[in-house]
Amino acid sequence: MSPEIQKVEAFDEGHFVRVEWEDGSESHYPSVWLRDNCQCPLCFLPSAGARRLLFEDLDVNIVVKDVTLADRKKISILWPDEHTSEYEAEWLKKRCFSEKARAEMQADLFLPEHQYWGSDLQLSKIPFEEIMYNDESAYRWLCTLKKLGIVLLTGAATRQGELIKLGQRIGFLRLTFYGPTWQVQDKADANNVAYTTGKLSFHTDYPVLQHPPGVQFLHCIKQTAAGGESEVVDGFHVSNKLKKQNPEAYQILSSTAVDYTDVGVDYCDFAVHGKQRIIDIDSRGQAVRINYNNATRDSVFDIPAEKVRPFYAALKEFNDLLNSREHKFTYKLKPGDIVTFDNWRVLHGRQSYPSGSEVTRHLEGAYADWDVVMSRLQILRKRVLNRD
Ligand code: OGA
Ligand code: NM2
Ligand code: ZN
Ligand code: ZN
Repeated sequence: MSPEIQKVEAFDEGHFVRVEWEDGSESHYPSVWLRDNCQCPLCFLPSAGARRLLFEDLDVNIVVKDVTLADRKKISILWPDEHTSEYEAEWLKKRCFSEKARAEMQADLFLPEHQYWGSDLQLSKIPFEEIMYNDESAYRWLCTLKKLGIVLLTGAATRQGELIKLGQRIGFLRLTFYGPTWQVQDKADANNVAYTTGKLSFHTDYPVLQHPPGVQFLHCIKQTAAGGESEVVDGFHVSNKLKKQNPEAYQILSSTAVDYTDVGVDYCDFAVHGKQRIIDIDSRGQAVRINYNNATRDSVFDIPAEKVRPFYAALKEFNDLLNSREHKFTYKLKPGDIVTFDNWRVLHGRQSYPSGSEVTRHLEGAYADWDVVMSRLQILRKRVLNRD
């Protein structure tokens, strides 16, 4: 049911337009915004869903000359230069500037809701087949990945190539210096600590990159009998805990730019240097990305010497909280499992396992960008919820 308009009028000397809806509520639209968003074919290119109007050609002090209710589903505006614009009621309603309407629209677009977890995590499991062929299952997968930060896909074939298919399902994978997909197994002269049998303590992947991969996939092809267990922890939840427990440590970790380095040869040769804050925060002080891999944290450290000890103390506090029994969740991947997780939020690790001449453990890994994952999620959402 699309909304109907009762009345429309200009006010504030033509700088605003007031729309009265059938339910008695009203919305106010600035005239400059209305002119900027004229939907006529001269001002807007529908095939691109994009504005043709140039900013140079917009009068930012424009006022309406006349506004009329064409029918109850459309308003019409005449501008001083005789250009006319029409706006549909439904289009206007979606773009209402009230705080409530804006909050609802933003929630729809960005699905910002997080559900925090600790050792009590109920790990969602969905058959790989299902998300590949069923849109509702794929939607459920990506919704849960966004909200909880982790989902286990089960029953994939135990051979390389399944992540390429998963990449095609969402759109495409993120290429890095370790290749389109990469093999986590014990390697001679390993170019990364992940490619040994050693323990990996809690980390996010690739903080050396300016834009670390948003989503990570790890497909278990072969699993060792002894060791090799996986651990995950909710980095946003633990960051909130740190902020409460030790505001100074939080302040240090969310403001200190840490140097990272990664040099070697894989997909091609590389010498990457980057800087990230370990807890990246938004303007409200809320953690939005964890950038922490102790293995690639550089020995070069660009802070004054007297700030070094306080930094280590702060990191110790965070690292201890990550590893506390109440926060971490432990599980062991089985051949055919694909763990999918938010690499900006969830820190992951693995127990060590025995080394030998044979490969006893093999995971294939890949990355995707959140832009690609969110785009697929929005398309599936519209399809599944049956909205335009
Ligand atoms: C990695 C990693 C986990 C594992 O390769 O970065 O975290 O279980 N691997 O081997
Ligand atoms: N691998 C698994 O930050 C990192 O070096 C994470 C990346 C080698 C692709 C490991
Ligand atoms: Zn126009
Ligand atoms: Zn990793």
